[in-house]
This record gives sequence, C-alpha cells and structure tokens, in this order.
Amino acid sequence: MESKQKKLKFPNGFLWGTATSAYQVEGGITNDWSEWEAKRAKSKKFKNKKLNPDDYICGKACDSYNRYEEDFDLAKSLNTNAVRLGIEWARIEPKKGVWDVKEIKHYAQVLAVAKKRGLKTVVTLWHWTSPLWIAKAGGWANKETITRYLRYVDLIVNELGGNIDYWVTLNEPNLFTFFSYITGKFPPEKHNIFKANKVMNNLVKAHNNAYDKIHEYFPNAKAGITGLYNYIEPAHKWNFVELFLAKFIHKIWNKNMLDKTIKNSDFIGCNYYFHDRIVWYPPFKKNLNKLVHDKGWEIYPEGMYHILKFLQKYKKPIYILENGLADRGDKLRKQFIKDHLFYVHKAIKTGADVRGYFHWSLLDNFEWAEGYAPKFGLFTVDRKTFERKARPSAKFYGEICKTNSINF
Ligand code: IFM
Repeated sequence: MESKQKKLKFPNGFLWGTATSAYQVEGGITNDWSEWEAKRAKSKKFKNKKLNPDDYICGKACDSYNRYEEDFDLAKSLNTNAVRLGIEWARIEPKKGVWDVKEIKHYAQVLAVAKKRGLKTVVTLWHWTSPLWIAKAGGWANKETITRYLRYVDLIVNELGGNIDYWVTLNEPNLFTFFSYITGKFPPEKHNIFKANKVMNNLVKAHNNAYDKIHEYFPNAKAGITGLYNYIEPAHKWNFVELFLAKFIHKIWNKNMLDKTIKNSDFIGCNYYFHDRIVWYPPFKKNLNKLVHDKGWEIYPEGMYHILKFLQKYKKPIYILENGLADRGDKLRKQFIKDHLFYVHKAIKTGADVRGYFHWSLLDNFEWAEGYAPKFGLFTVDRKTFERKARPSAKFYGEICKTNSINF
C-alpha cells in the first residue's frame, strides 16, 4: 500500500451508512428462496454432507421484522446518517394482484421510524427474491414479470414514496443472473446462457421503466441500480490472451448493464467485494490471495480505487452501497474498512463523485446459499435470543462516521 497522510477528510454531506436486505434480516418470509432452502435441506446431497438444515434455512433471520427500531438505534449508535434496507415484494403481494395492507403499513412504519431518527433512507425494491407466484410463472425469464414488478413499484411509490430518499430498483442483477441461470448455485438452478441473456434484458427493461414510474410521481427522486463491480485485470499485462479475456469479462460483468441503464439512473450504486486476476488457462482466474477473509475471498482494497475510476467515466454521483467481509473473529474488519476508505478517498481526490459509503452489514445475517456461517456484521446476532452485540470494529466505524474522516 502507498504511503498515507495523517487525516483524510470526506466531503461535507457524505452519506455514512450500513446496508441490509429484507430477506437476509427480517425473518418469517415465504418466497422462492424459502421454498428452495426447504427442498434443499431435505435433499440427499445435503444429508450426505451431514449439514445441519437449521444453519441453511433463513427462518427468523435476525428477526428485524420485529426489531427494526432497535436496529435503527444500533445504526444511530454508529453515528451513521443513512441506512440501506429492503422491501420484500413477497410480503407486499403474496398472491397475484392481492396487496397485503398490513404489510404495507408495516413498511410505512419502518420508514417513518428511520426518518424520525434522522436517517436518510436508501431502499432496495428487489434483492434477488420473488413471491412464489412470480417464480412459478417463470420468474425473470418471463417477460410478464416486468409488468408485474412495475405494478409493485407503482404501489410502493404511492404508498411509501414520501419517506424514500434513494431508490435502488435492483440489487446486483449481474450476480443474480450468473448464479441463478448459469452456475445454478441459486434458485431456480438453471444452466442456460440464452435464458440468462433474456433475464438480463428483462431486468434492464424493469429498471428503465421503474425509473420512469418513480419520476412520474417524484420528479426529483434519486433512483438507480446497485451493481456488483469486480476489479478485473490480466495477471500478466504483456499476455494478449489474458488482456483480451480481462477486457471481455469486464465488459460483460461490469459494463453491459450499466451502458443500458445509465440514462435512466440518477446515481450509480456500487457494491465492491472482488478482484479477478485473469489467467489464460482454466479456471481463468488466479488471485494472489495474500489476504483472505472467512469466505476465502481475497481482500484487495486497491481494486475499490480502480472500480471508482471506471465508474467516474459515467459522470453520475456514485454511492458505495455495499462493501464488507465475513470476519467472525473481527480480526481484519478495522483494517479492511480503513484501507478501502483510503482508496475511496483517493478516488474522490482525483475526481470521482463518490457521495456515500454503506458497510455490509449492520448485522450478522443470512448469507444465502452459505447460510449462517459467514459473519458480515458490525454487530453479532445470537441465533436463539436475537440479542445484538457490537464487535470492536463497530466503534471504529462509528468514529469514522462521526468525524467524517479517517486517521492514519
Ligand atoms: O450478502 C450479500 C448481499 O446480499 C449482496 N451482496 C454481497 C453480500 C455478501 O455476499
């Protein structure tokens, strides 16, 4: 790492926050994921591996559905001025065309409580999960889903829009499509590149139309997608095959969706976790992995800088809406935050219009196919009592948010 100054100040009005998604923290949701988990837990493959189903079934998650006030207090205790949270479509429209008034009121209350605490609200409308009836009708591979999603967005705009400061129409459409329709790691476990392409196109249309809908009602709304941006580079700069592959993968992974949606985006949401060092031979990726966290992912803070410089070219405000690590022992989190913020600051200094940083995550939550083992939280959550406890890094992050700066 390069030599660092003493104190790095962030721009006035910078948003400091934490991020969660509805399914990963709320608990008690029935949707395509809950159904898939239940089936998977009964499968032979699962039993043969002697895995404990309870660790892989979302169930009550962090019980944030009932504990959201406490969670906002925790967010406030970190001196954050914004919070990213999700709305679960399956709660709002559990059956086709049937709106659940009780759940709409619930989210109205959640948003009102966040606002009352002085937090700016960044709200994700879709974070990979869908109502069962949507999944049964073909999910995002069915173009009807676009119309149905827009009806849901219309309802949210009407009922909840007044308390939403930033709209995130879709979370990481690229990762969703890759895992759900190419590798089959996520439901509906497809391996079909043509379907994947269809899904991506449908998601593009869904975002572009949702953007227009939100602006019909709120002309000054701030709406965008948050994408998963990987820093992709050739392992050897002189190797033309690696250079070509890196460029190609960067285009498919980082650029395509952005190019098709940038006109209909008030900001770019950036989730940064990965560095991909491309080699010419299978499996085409070979990271040096000098430092990895509990999930085995390389920690590569410098990549944050490169990604922000890439996004800068689109000339839109950028919000880092996710960045974090699985670190049960909290051994690496402080340094991780500090080093990533160093590069965020460096990108700002050199012209990137970065306006916020949201740490993933406030709480230890349900990490999708990996269940409850990875611990991404600034706060731990007791799996039985749901008691939350701050990890030491929470205080550290709280100081950064309070002073709007980092010390070296
Ligand atoms: O937990 C996920 C989140 O839902 C989407 N972005 C990456 C996080 C960590 O894997």
